[in-house]
Amino acid sequence: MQNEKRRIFSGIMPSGNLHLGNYLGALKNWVALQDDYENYYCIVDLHALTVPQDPKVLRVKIRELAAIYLACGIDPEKSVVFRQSRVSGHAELAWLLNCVAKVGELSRMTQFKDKASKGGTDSASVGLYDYPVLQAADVLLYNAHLVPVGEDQRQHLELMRTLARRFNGLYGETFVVPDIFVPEAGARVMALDEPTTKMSKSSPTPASYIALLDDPDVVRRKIRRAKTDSRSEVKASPDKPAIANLLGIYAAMTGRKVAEIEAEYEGRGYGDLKKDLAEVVVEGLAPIRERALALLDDPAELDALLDRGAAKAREVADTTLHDARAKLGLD
Ligand code: ATP
Ligand code: LTN
Repeated sequence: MQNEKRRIFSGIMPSGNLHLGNYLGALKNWVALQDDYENYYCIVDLHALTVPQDPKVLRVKIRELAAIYLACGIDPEKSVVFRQSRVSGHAELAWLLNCVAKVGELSRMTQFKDKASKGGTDSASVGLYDYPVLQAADVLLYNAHLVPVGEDQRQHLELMRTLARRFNGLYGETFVVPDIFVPEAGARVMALDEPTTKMSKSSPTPASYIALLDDPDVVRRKIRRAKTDSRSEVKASPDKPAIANLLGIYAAMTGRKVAEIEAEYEGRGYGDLKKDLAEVVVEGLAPIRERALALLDDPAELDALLDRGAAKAREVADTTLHDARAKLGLD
């Protein structure tokens, strides 16, 4: 029965261009899990504000992300799709959790350290520092059991579990302590031009990522120009991060094992691998791109869908928030 299903919560920021890493690390798995859970898939627009955004671009990116969720196979009949900023409970619970989170814990978050170091820590926003607490609020508000994300989110998820346990310990059982789901393949897709750094949508270099809305010829060109390693053997060894990444993408896109793909390319060079991989990726992304572009032709329908999602999300969020407030003596 629908209401006996365990819950999933996950989200993506509407910043930059959605890429193959977001698809393989997150979206593809959301779709696969969709039938077995009650799902809340959020457009985390408040998280996007932690670094400067142009309001005009942000509006466009929010709709684009909604279209991409649906185009990847998120079914609004099975999943609640909504915007974080439309459910005020996210920001409110974040405040309550701020008061149980510790400065030391947030200071250890590697994503903050990486992102803040780019512009100097002193000028990073307080929002960027507090980002993992808002993320914890997102999930705990729905009492979600499972959070499907890419490898880079592991540390944030551990903090989320700590905050849930701490709150429950201090004020009585309130929140489900969520489990993390990280896929076996595709959990950490690396940049095409620099395979020691993660493929990232905030990268200023489009050649580093394959965007889900890239034209097929652009995808082919980006893969053809992707960095390769010395020695031409197609093997995913630690001293060959570029080839390991290409093989990892191949495996995640096809569901095949890396070893099997390596065997197929024995005695062949990088050129062959890249040519075939480009076709695998183009074939996998073409239907997503086409569906997303078609959905974007009707922005009013996308907006209406997000509004319906927010109304459903609010019902669950209000109950949890009410309980959390009461536990704290705010009833
Ligand atoms: P930004 O560069 O703006 O921080 P991002 O590319 O890291 O963005 P997020 O919105 O932070 O993307 O991530 C959305 C989801 O995609 C998360 O579950 C995250 O773990 C996953 N993800 C992001 N990058 C990758 C990647 N390179 N490989 C696999 N999964 C990824
Ligand atoms: N921080 C996440 C995005 C995110 C999220 C969440 C993921 C915000 N809230 C709740 C899972 C659950 C990221 O991928 N950068």
